Amino acid sequence: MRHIENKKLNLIRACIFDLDGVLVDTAHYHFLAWKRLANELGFELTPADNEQLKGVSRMQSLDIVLQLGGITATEHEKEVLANKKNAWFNDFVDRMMPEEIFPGVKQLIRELKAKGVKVGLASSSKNAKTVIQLLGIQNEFDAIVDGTMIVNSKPHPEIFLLTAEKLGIVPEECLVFEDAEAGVEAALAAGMKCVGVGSPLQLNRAHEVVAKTADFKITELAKL
Ligand code: B16
Ligand code: MG
Repeated sequence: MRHIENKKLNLIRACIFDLDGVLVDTAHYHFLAWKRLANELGFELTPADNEQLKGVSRMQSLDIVLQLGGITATEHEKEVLANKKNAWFNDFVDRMMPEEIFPGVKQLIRELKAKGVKVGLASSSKNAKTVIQLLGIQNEFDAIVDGTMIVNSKPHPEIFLLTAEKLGIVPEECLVFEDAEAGVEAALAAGMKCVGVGSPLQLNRAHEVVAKTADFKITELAKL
C-alpha cells in the first residue's frame, strides 16, 4: 500500500512590520531623546545601552534608563520625565519628511500585496499613527496595532497576536520584521517566523537577518 505523507506546509500569508528601525529611522530619534534626558540627569547613554530600549514601551524604557543612571524617581517624576522625552522625540517627528522612509520599503510592501500576502503594522509606539501619516503610508496596511492598543509590551507576544487576529491569519503563517531583540523574542513567542533587521550578532534568534529591510527578497518567503 502506498503511504502518502501528509506534510504540513507553512506558507507565509502575512507580513507584520515593526515601525521604528524597520520602516524608518525613528529608532535614532528615540535614542537622541533618551540620551538628552540621561545627559540632563547627569550621565551618558551609549548606543549599546540603547539596544535594551528598542521595542520596549516608553515607561519601561524610562525605568531602564533610570536604572542605568542609578536614579530613583516617584511616579509623578517619572511621568514628567517621560513627557519631556516624548516632546523631544516629537520635535524630530514634526520635521519628518515622507522621503525618510527607508529605500525600497514601499516597493517591498507593494510586491507582497501583489502576491496576495497581507501586510500589518505592529509598533509599540504611541506615536506610530502620526509617523506613518507623515510618511504617507497610513493606507498601506491591512491592520495596524500600536502602543495605545496593548497592555504588555514586547517581548510579550500580545502585539503580534493581536495584529494576526486583525489580519485573520494564524500566527504560524505570519512573518515579522523586527530590529529589536525584544521584538524578535515577541515574534518567536507568538509562534511566528521572524526576519531580523540589523546586526546578526544582536538578532541571532531570528530565522533570517538582513542589514536593511529592503534587502529581504520575497522569493525567501517560500523558504522560511
Ligand atoms: P513611544 P517600535 C518602539 O517602537 C520603539 O522601538 C521604542 O524605542 C519606544 O520606546 C517604543 O516604541 C514606545 O514609543 O514613546 O513613541 O510610545 O520599534 O515597536 O515601532
Ligand atoms: Mg523597532
